[in-house]
Amino acid sequence: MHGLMFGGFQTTENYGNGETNIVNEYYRSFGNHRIATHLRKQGWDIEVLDYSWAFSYEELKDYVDDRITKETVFIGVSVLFIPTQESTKKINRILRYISRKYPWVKSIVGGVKSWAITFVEADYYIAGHGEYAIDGLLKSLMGRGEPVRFKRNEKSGIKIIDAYKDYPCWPKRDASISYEERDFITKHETMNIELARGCRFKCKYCTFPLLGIKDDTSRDEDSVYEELKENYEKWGTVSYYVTDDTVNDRPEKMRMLANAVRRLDFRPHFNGYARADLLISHPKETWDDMIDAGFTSHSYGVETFNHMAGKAVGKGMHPDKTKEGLLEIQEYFTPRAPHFYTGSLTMICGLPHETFKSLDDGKEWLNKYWRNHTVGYLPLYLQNDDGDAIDEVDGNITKDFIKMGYTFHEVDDVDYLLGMVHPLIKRSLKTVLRERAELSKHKEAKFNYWIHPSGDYDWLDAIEWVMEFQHIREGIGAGTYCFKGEDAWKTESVNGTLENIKDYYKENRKMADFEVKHHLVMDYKRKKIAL
Ligand code: B12
Ligand code: SF4
Repeated sequence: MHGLMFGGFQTTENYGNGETNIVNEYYRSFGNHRIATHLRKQGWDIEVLDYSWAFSYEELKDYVDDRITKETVFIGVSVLFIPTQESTKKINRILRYISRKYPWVKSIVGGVKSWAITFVEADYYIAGHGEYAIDGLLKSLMGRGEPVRFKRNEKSGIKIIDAYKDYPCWPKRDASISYEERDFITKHETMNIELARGCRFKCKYCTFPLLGIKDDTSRDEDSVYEELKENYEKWGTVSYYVTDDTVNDRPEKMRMLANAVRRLDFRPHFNGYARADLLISHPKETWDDMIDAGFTSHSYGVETFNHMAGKAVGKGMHPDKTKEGLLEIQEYFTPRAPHFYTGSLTMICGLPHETFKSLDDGKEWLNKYWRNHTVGYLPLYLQNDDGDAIDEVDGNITKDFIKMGYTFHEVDDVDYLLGMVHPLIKRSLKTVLRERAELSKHKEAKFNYWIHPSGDYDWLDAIEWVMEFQHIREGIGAGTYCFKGEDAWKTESVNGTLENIKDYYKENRKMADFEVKHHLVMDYKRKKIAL
């Protein structure tokens, strides 16, 4: 075994309903699988371990003792989201064990954001699409290449490989993932698939790392076709989550996907982010391509129904046109979708020019016309600049919002402010703050206590508005998600037949079947240990 890759260590906090719920990640670590696929093509023997949260420290120890040999070069860890204190401790503990017992094995942590990956204590960090960066690093570790290019994080002093700048890996025409028998993929899993990298737009609030990419980075039709075919033939996979920042950014990409699917002898189903304004402006041929492809579960980032707010952040279509367009899409897609159509909406509470009046107007429309699909409001999130050039997109957003008139509460006032919100919100926010402060490398990172330019409300008010929105929506039996413990599950992380997924996604009253998911993970663990 040349490399072992761990993923799914994370348990995630979800603190919106007051409680700090710890949510285990029931999805696989697709970043690891992508890197593993890439390295295997060069002859490396790489094993991936998903759902690491489900393994106790002792079980992980036994697992690495069983797998690591003198041939093992590295341990990889994929960190997708900011890990909780509990998961950070567990990763660090096992990495320390490995470095003590197997000093020749280097640890490499990878993921999208340097801020998140550096919570972990490792030998090397790779932020960004990591295929070429890991090639460079492994060559240099084996003494066969030029020294690897690092950057030093100003705050933490940690050296990070900035894959975005120093080892750019887009376009990636063959970004397929190939699984192995030892991954124990089961028939009803929803798998991730990448059709392109980056986004051609640059919305003001967006923290995705590769924005304003003007070139078409879409994958090759053949590569997509082969991946879909292989997964169906080997594992029976039909359901996918497309990880692109904007899946429908180009009509040609929708045509490419439709053409790949037309060559298959089964009908897959895709779910992913779609820009509603683009969809509304695209011709019906593109709608038909999306339907033929089976890309009929959409997550629309509409963000606001206040025209001024939309224009200020890069979503300028007139709200009346958006509303009409959404209804037309629903009407067109629902009867034509090969499996089913769903249109989740995500909205932001707290954009410039947004008032409680405009928020309430939007709420009224959604509760009247968009009841069969889930709607998630999230309070605007502004991340402080951590002095880290790799994640500069986050810091730049905050700077832009400051230019638009946002100010921040003094950190010293935070305790006082928390005294005025619901005690449950207070408790959970305090937990988040404490955890972040305790993770020494991020001591100085403050947290999001913005005040709206109107001076009428702040972040805590936005949280309360969102909570009320959810209560109302639940009260009328309409779909809602986000900001609430287990409700945050979405189709992409649900394992189930398409019929189950449809029920869950459309009504959201049927919770994801935890029994099924839990059983799947436990079964996976048993098989991995027995290997
Ligand atoms: C899929 C996805 C989800 C899914 C996750 C479930 C699933 N099915 O996988 C869902 C929809 C649930 C989700 C939810 C959220 N998400 Co999300 N999501 C993504 C998304 C779109 C794609 C991730 C992915 O699978 N990519 C495909 C795989 C193949 O790529 P990858 O993991 O990035 O791996 C590459 C590199 O990172 C690197 N790499 C990864 N691992 C490793 C390991 C090693 C050893 C090496 C060398 C390299 C390496 O190389 C890989 C190949 O190039 C990213 C944005 C993006 N475009 O990256 C955001 C992203 C991960 N999400 C983000 C956020 C903020 C959220 C939410 C908090 C949003 C919200 N406010 O609710 C929630 C939190 C969910 C939770 N934990 O409760 C942020 C995370 C920021 C951070 N880390 O600090 C991201 C980065 C978007 C952003 N703003 O930039 N998300
Ligand atoms: S919000 Fe969506 S469309 Fe806008 S820049 Fe981000 S990914 Fe692109």
